[in-house]
Amino acid sequence: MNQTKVKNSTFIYFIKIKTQNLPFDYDPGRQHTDMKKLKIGIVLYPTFGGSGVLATELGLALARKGHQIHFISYNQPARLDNYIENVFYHEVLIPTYPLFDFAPYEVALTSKLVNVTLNEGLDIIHAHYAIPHASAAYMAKQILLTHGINVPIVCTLHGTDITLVGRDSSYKPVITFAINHSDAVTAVSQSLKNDTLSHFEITKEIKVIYNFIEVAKYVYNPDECIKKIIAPGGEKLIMHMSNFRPVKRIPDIIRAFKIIRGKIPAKLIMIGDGPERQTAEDLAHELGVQEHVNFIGKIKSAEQILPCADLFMLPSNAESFGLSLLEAMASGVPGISTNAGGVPEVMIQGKTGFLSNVGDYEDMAKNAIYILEDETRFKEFKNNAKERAKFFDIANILPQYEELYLQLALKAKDLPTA
Ligand code: GMT
Repeated sequence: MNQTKVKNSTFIYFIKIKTQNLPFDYDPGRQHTDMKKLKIGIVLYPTFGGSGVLATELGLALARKGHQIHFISYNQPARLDNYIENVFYHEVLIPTYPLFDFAPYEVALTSKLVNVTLNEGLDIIHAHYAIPHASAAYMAKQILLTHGINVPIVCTLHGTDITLVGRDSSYKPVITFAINHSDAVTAVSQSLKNDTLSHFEITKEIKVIYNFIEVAKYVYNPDECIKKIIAPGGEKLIMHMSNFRPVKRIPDIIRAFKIIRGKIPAKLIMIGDGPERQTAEDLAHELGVQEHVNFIGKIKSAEQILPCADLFMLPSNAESFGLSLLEAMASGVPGISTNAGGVPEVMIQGKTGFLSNVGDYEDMAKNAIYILEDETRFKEFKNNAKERAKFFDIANILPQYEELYLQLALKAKDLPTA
């Protein structure tokens, strides 16, 4: 579809639809690799949070398959700092004005979505994290319809947009509307789908598409391993990685670690940063384990460091999926986590690690010791973790998104736009 022409003449657009009907030569019998490529706008948070990481990896994987990807955000996404073929980044600029105590980001984002769709001819807009991306995308769609363009909106629910922030009455009516009026809605776990259905009045079907990782990227390389530096005495290396928000229950890690160290020589690496970091550092001092705990801050490539771990801890009180846990599992690292949210869909209790009740750090410590104290058992957990991660490999999940985009793109071109 040539949307530059559409901008100039809606009439030309309708003629094209009538005579050509499809935006590309699609033959349903062919494999994905042969399909005409789509132009996909991906709206995301550029931060180190899981939704941004997933959205970036999704875009990059689609670009490798020849689709044209337009990332749209207010800052360069954390894992996107080089020129990459088929990948474009559009920054949402938010003009300031003395009248505004709060700059209207959603308006700026909506305008950016409209402009990028008009200029680049997007076939799909995929909004990751409902607030405010899904409502901005809905508004952009309505504006584009007045230009004779029907661009389908996919909204992916990631977690706190539903379980924490979205449930607040300040956001709920808008979120509910945006979910119900997206062309397709996906959730990253069955648990998140259930939460959405029980906390919002949803009339739209929600499809579960699990988060994914590229298992092949997570390779243990002893020569480059941080273990040599942090645990030179052969101590077991425990890791945690997050944005250190209260939902992650960071102090539980420090408390459990203190107990683990009482039985097993171990070191702890805390990756990331956020509001709970200082509390955790203070607690490490208070418990006298500070010299064994390393807070290393944010890193870009989880795959460089996670394979060096012996155990990964994620004691969150809510977790729709637990992408970092999956990254650890792909690295062959067993997990210690909670039975909150979608974590039990990722981890297999007693095989790839253990799930405790939220807050039960003593049980977490007991489970960690059980895994680490016996070398044969430890290796078994490691193998199981790696095997389980393969279920979520990109090769299994990416086609589900491609299929969805294609169906929507085809349907959108069949519908009248005005
Ligand atoms: O909690 C985070 O780490 C960030 C947050 C986000 O949206 O950026 O993560 C949510 O989305 C991730 C990707 O889908 C999930 O793996 C996380 O489980 C989910 N976090 C929560 O539900 C607390």
